[in-house]
Amino acid sequence: MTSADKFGIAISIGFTVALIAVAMSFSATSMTPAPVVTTPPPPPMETPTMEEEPAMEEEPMVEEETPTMEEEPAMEEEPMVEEEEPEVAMSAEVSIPSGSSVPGCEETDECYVPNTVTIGVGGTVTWTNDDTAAHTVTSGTPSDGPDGAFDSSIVMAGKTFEHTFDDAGEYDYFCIVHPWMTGTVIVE
Ligand SMILES: [Cu+2]
Repeated sequence: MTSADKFGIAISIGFTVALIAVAMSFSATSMTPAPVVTTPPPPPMETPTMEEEPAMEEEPMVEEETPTMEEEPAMEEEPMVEEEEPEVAMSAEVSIPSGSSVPGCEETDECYVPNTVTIGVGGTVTWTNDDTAAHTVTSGTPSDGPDGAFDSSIVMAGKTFEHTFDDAGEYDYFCIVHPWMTGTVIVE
């Protein structure tokens, strides 16, 4: 009987120790989750850090604004293009080439070279007769005749004629002697 009691006590102790062990084990397990729960909070802290990174991305956007600033200088270059408008020549020279007294130069618009010139209001055009024949620089068209804007009358070989244009417009002219010879002066 005594042995049985001791054996029973031993079992009871052993069972108790086992319970304590389990309890501690459980306790330890419980303690473990706690730190795990503590760990998650840090991530949220990291999340704000991630938000700070987007803030860093905003800086690049600031850099993008810088390129925009560079585009503005480009806009300043456009005004320079506008400055080119005043660069419209205030004078031009036209040659009456050799051979223009014979039909054919009109096929390539080379009876007056260049065939069309553009100058600013108040500009002057000078024609030079580089041919051996006499020619005229007469405003108007071969079909409608002289319009009276200007007329050089006969220009001998090697001579020149010039006319100043005070009004904007497109002036057609031709040679009375050789009606296939035509040219244009644009004043703007
Ligand atoms: Cu002519």
